[in-house]
Amino acid sequence: MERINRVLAIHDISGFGKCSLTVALPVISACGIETTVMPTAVLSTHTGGFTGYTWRDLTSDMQPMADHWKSINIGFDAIYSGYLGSFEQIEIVKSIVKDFKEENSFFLCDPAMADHGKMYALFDMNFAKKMAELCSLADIIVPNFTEAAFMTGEEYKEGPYTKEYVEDMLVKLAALGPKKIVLTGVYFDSDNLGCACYDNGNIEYIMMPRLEGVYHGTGDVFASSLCGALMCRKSLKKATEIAAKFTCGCIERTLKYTPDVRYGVAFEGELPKLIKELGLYE
Ligand code: PXL
Repeated sequence: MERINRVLAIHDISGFGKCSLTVALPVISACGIETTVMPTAVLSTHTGGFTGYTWRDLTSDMQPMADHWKSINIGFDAIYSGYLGSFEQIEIVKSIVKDFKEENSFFLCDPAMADHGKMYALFDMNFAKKMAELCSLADIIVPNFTEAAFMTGEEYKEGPYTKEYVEDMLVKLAALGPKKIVLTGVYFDSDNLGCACYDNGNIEYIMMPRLEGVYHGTGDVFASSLCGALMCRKSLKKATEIAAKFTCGCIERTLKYTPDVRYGVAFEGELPKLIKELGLYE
């Protein structure tokens, strides 16, 4: 009997603030894809701009969860990792990828750890080196410019960028191992912002009009919708277009509702448009 395509999403649960699993689960499910979750930690909020958050570490549950799934023959068509809390968690994800990735499945790694030239709270540059090791096992990676610079050892630069700088960065990222890369935060002028898509040496740009507001969790909204679209068998370029459009729609909607950038984006009301873009249930 056929089953619905299934993704294993490995991220933390930040109770409030709409990022990681509270984004990945609804977004990928809306794409018609079954989502298994491996929570790596439970926090009261994400760490971006809040203080006093709780942190319940779940590292010691990760391998036993994977072992249990193995014992009952659960398989995955994709593995999607995001925010990870420690070197040990990265090592566990590496071993899960080795154990569970099958011939026709993919591993999408979002090295969520830095933005705007700075590592997130709790991380240092050694963590970026370790994350680069995980990215080397991935089929697809989705770094922003800061993560890309920190993983390749390049100097982080603010844009506007030149094509030469962007494409040089893509080549350095590809040298880590992944055949497909979606580099976010690319801009050549002040009006447009988008992504560079690297697919086995072929480079394309997906640019959108730049929107005001730097909201938390947009990286997770983008990577989760990209994962969902790829699972719906869209090409990397098409999936990137769908994810970029969805993310911009979420930001536009948020500008009307949420004054606090830490509260995440109002992705909920945009899900019907995402479903339509994917051509689901027609
Ligand atoms: O969206 C990335 C993210 C996920 N999870 C936690 C975070 C962050 C970014 O700061 O703090 C806990």
